[in-house]
Amino acid sequence: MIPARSALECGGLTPPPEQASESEQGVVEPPHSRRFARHFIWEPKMLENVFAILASTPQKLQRELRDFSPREMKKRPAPGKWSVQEILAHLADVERVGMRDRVEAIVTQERPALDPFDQEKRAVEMHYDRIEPRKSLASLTRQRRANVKWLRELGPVQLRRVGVHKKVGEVSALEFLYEWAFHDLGHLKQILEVKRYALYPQMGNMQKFYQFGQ
Ligand code: NI
Repeated sequence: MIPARSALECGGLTPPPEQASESEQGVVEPPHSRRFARHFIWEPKMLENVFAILASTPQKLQRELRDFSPREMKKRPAPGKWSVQEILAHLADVERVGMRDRVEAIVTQERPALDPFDQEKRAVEMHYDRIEPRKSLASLTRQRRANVKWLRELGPVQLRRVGVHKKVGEVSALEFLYEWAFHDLGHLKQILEVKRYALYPQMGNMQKFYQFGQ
């Protein structure tokens, strides 16, 4: 079963249950106290965890994809789902336009408007399916190193600044960092699922223990 597409998914990535519908996280203004708490929670340990995730993603991808053949990179796990090649192109692409540029706008401009991003449209326009996976991974690795270094230099005052996303409303730089790491792990999980599903056809009767499969 392929879940219905929403702006919260990239390449068939399933959103977590609490984000199942876009309307649930619409532009409704939360109560003042929640807004205050939202912007002023400061968890150095959790933030350190976010940096650790961000810093380790390129190596994790490298490790998981070491033995992938070009054919495996190009294979779509199901119709409408991205291939590993497309996932890597997406990660390298959004590293700047989806992530760095937006956080930079939030910390340097006064309540900048953040434009929604049509992931699927961009994948087609930028020909994600034609970009060499190793090039994407090298690009992500290079950008990520610079970005983590830059992000670590941001202080609490900068991280509390906000931008206004046209679809979901106010977002602080700090919240953006959490989403950045969340996005990384989502795509890592997606790649692990591609590897996992590739084992399925060889499982014989043991397939009966699992609901999915074609
Ligand atoms: Ni994505």
